[in-house]
Amino acid sequence: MAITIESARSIFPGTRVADVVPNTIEAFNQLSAEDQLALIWFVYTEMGKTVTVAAPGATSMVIAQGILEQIKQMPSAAQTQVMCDLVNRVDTPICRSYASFSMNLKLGFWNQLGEWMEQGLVAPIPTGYQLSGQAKAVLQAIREADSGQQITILRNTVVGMGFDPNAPGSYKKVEDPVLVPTEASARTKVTIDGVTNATVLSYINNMNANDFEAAVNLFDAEGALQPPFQRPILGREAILAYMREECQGLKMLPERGLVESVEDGYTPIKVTGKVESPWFGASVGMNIAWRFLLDPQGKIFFVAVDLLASPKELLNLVRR
Ligand code: ECH
Repeated sequence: MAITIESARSIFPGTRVADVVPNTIEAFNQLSAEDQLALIWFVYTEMGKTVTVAAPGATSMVIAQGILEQIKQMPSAAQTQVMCDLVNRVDTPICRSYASFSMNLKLGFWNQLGEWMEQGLVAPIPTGYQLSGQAKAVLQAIREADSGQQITILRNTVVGMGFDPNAPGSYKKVEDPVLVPTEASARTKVTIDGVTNATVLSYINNMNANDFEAAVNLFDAEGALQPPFQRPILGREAILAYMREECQGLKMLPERGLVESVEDGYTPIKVTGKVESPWFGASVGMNIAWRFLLDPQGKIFFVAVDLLASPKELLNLVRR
């Protein structure tokens, strides 16, 4: 049978992913705007007690600065309205601008608003705010998730806000500045227990050096990258654009892996380990699996990145 991206998606089918993430997002989206804002506020402040947040310097916060200042000058009721509009995806100039922000800019925007809410410069969540019954259940589910799953839920809620006039993601994006890749002498080299495959090692090392062009050149021209809970991104150009937006400053810490025997010239390789985001550094290690399928030339035909259901999954390297 010919190997396609669709068939490649089911390699290592025994991999258990964190279903709590899509399930919680779905339940979250059913809540009222007030409940959504209050819930994120509770999660974020509770997490803040155990993890440190550092807004990465590379984000072009200047682009959001004008809107942030505008919000700061508003009367308190109008500030709350802007935040509800963002959650409700209402068609307003601020919601349109927000939708054009890169992911890091959206996170930086809310991080700034959060600081101002804490300082009393922007309308806070009313003290004693009572969450609805459904919102309490969602909050409980998030509390029970591990910290890597919690930040993924938080990020996904923020990414979907604002008003995108066409299909989601179609709005002309404000691009993040492209970071200069780490110079050769300063690059780290990973080792992976059970995997010496040069393509896989080179992929991780290039990603850790923010050298996305080199990482993308390891893909087959028709290759695909499938991020957690998403459809595959097809082709080098689209993958490069995605990496520039989502991968700057990520730290990938693969631990172990398994190289399966070749089938029709294609080699399945599974690697598990951790990923740290620049926002939370070493205080949140996300448990991750990479499921690679290399083509007969050793190029990446497909790689899925999965957020794992539990730390136990880090040891699950069986094929079925
Ligand atoms: C406040 C209340 C009002 C409403 C809101 C508020 C603010 C919320 C804020 C939230 C901030 C959240 C943040 C989340 C960051 C999450 C980062 C994650 C990163 C995951 C990366 C992974 C990478 C995997 C990959 C690998 C590859 O090999 C290929 C590419 C890729 C409180 C004011 C809203 C401020 C900062 C989850 C897993 C390994 C697939 C990318």
